[in-house]
Amino acid sequence: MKGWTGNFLRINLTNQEVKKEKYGQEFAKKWIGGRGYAIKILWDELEPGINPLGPENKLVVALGPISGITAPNTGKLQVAAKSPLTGGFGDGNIGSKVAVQLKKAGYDFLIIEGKADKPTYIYINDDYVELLSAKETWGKGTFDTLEWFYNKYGRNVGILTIGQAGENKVLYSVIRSMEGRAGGRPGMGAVMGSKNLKAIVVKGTKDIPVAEPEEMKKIGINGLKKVKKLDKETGWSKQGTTGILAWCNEVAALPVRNMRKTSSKEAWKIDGERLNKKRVATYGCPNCTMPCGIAILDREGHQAEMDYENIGMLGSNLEIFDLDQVASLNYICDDYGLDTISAGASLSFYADAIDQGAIKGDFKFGDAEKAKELLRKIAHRKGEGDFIAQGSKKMAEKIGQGSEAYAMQVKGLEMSAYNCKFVPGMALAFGTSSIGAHHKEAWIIYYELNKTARDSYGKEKAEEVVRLQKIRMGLFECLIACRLPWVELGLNLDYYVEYFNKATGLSYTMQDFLEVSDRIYSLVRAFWVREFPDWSRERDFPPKIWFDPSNADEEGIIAGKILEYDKYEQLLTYYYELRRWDERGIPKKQTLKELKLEEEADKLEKYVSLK
Ligand code: PTT
Ligand code: SF4
Repeated sequence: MKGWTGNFLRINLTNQEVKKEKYGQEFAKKWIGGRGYAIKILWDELEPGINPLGPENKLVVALGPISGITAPNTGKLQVAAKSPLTGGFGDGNIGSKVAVQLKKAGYDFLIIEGKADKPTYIYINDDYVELLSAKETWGKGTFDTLEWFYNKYGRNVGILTIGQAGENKVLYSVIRSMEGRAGGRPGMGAVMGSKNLKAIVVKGTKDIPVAEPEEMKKIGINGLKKVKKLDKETGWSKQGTTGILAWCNEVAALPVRNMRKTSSKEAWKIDGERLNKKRVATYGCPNCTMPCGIAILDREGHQAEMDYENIGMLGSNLEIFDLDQVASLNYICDDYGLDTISAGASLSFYADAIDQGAIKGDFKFGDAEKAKELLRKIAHRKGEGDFIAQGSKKMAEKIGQGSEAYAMQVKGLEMSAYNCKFVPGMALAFGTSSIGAHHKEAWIIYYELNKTARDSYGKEKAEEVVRLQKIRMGLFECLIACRLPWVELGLNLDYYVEYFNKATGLSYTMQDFLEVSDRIYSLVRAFWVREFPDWSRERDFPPKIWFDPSNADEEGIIAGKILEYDKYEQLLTYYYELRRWDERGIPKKQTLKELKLEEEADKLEKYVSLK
C-alpha cells in the first residue's frame, strides 16, 4: 500500500500487550482514513450499551492517507470513542506532531483498549513501543505535562495528553497537543482518563510511503506556497477564526447571555481586531503556512491561544467583554484540558438557571473571577463543579422545571458559538451534526445569510447542509487535512483529490469521496441508533427556546423573529430525503445496501426495525 502504511497498533492497557497488526487495501479504499476508520472500528468492536468510561470502550487515534506528508495543512489527526458526554459516537480533529511522527513510525492508527492499573503513558519510537509510568505527570496541567515530556524526549516528538479534567473524567474534557491545539469535544479526554492514560508520545524516523514521491513533493510544496500566497492576499491569518466575531454580532447571530441575546454593544471589545493588536505569538499545526492560533497575554501573564469559538463561548455568551479575562478563562480550559465550548455553555446554562430561579447559587453573567473559580472546581470535580462537569443536558435533566428548553445542546453536545434563533439552515446543521451540536460539519451560516433569504426553509438549505457535510466528512476528516484553506482561502477541492491520488497511486474522483462520505455518515447514524433504539426525529431538533416567541429579540435586525417549528420539521424532512433515511431519521435498509453496508444493516436490525 502507498499513502497508507497498512499497519496499526492494538494496545491493551489492562494486560500491557502491544500487537502490531496489518490491514488490507480493500478496507482502506472503502473507509479512506480518519473518521472513516474510526467509525468502522468502533461499530465492529464495541458492544452497544457499554459504559463509555469503562475499560470496554476503545480510543481510536487515526491518521489519513495524506496525514503528515508535505502538502497543505496535513498535520492533523482524528481521535474517537463512544462519547461519555452524549452516549453516541464522539470524535474530534487535532492539529498535532503526532500526525507526522506516527506516520513516520509506520502506523496509520492506534486502537487503545482496556484500562491500566496505574497512571501510564504510551511511548512509540518506530517499531519500539513501551508502556511507562506517568506517575510524575499525573495531576499536572497540560502545559507542565508537555514541558515534562519535551525535557525527556526533546521538542520534536508528537504528544497527545490530558489535563486534570480528563483525569477526573469531566464529561467534556478534551485531548491536548502542542501549545494550543485541542480536540475531541465529546469527552475524549475523559476516555483517556478513564483508562489511566496520561499521554501518547510518538517519534518516527521512517520515510512515508507514497506512490509518486517526486511528483508528490512537487505538488505538495507548490500547494504550501499557494496557500501562503492566498493567505497574504486575503489577510486571513491577521485575525484567523476570530475575524467572524464582528460579523456574527452585526447579523445578530452572536451567542450572548446563554444565547438569549444575539448581539451586544460591547462585542467590539473582544473582536478579532482587538485580539490581533494584543498578539504576542502565533501558533499553528504542522505543515501549515496560514497559522491561525493567535496568542495574547492573560490577566495572570500566561500566553493564551484564542479562537472564535473560545471567545464566543467564554466571552460574549457569559457577558464577559474583557479580552484579558476571556484569555484567562481560555488558558485555564487549555491547562486543565476542558473543552472551551462546552465549558462556556455549561457555565452560561448554570448562570441562566440561577437567574431564572430554577436553582440557587451565586454565579452571575459577567462575573469573570467566579467563572475562573468554577472552571477549577469543574476540572477537579469539587463542590458545584462536580454538577457542572456533567454538561448542560444532564444538568437540565436534574434541575427540571423546564430548564431543558434553554440547555443549549443537541444530543448532549453543547452548541458552538452561532446563535441560530433566527438562522434555520445553521440550526439544521447543528441539529444533524453527527456528534451533537458542532459547527464543523456544515458551516452554512455565511452562505445562508449572504446567498439565500434568511427566513427561507427551502430545500436549498437542506441541500447545502448535506453538500457541506459530505465534503467535510468524506474529504477533510478522512484524508486528513485542515479544511480552512478551502473554507477561508478558497483553495480548490481538486487539489486534495490530486494529493490523494499521487500519494496512493489510485485514481479517485470527487464523486468517489462523496460516496465514502455517505457511507460514513449513515454508519455514524446507525451507531447512534444502535445505542438509542427508541430513536426519533426529536433528537435532531435544536433546543425549544429557539422556537419560543417570548425569546425573540425585542430590538435589532431580527426583532420579533424566531425559528418556526413546523417549518423546521419540513426542513428536516428534506434533509432525511436527501440522505435517504426514513421519517425517524434512521437509514433505510435499501440505502445501507446501496452504500455497501449490508452486514451493518443486518446487525442494526437486531436493535430496530428498518424500513
Ligand atoms: C474543535 C473545537 C473548536 S473548533 C474550537 S475553536 W474553531 C475550540 N478550541 C479549543 C481550544 O483551543 N482549547 C480548548 N481547551 N478547547 C477547545 N475546544 C474547541 O474545539 C482547530 C481548528 C479550528 S479552531 C477549526 S474551527 C477547524 N476545525 C477543523 C476540523 O474540525 N476538521 C478539520 N479537518 N480541520 C479543521 N480545521 C480547523 O481547526 P474538535 P485544533 Mg480541535 C485552544 O477538535 O474536537 O473538532 O473541536 O483542533 O487542532 O485545535 O484546530 O473556531
Ligand atoms: Fe492548524 Fe489553523 Fe493551520 Fe488549520 S489553519 S492547519 S487549524 S494552524
